[in-house]
Amino acid sequence: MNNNIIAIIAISFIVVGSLWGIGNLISNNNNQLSDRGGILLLMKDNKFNVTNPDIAVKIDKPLKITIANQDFRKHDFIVDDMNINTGFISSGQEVTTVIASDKIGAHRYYCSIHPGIMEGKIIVNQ
Ligand SMILES: [Cu+2]
Repeated sequence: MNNNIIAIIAISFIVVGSLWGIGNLISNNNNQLSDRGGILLLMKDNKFNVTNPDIAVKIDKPLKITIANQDFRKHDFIVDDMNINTGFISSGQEVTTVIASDKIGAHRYYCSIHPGIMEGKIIVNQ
């Protein structure tokens, strides 16, 4: 009888562990390119895509970017050099905009509520 209970508990741990692993794989896929074209930036745990990645853009070639808030608090997405300001994006909401520049160089993107923590660079290349 006791052995059965131990076996059931052990199997439960294995099932929960597998589901957790699968969940992680699925959410990692969400960090990749969006299937709608362009780039998907996830706001989660006060970061953009975990690492605040550099975003590469070709000069004079607009790039569609969707910013989705998967956090439990609001954030925004601002690029002063490109006049981009999404306004506050609430938990569960997303905003799509376009990154475009005719000048080579790096442009800072950031969240105005968490500057320094949520910020990275848009690199405009030839
Ligand atoms: Cu923020």
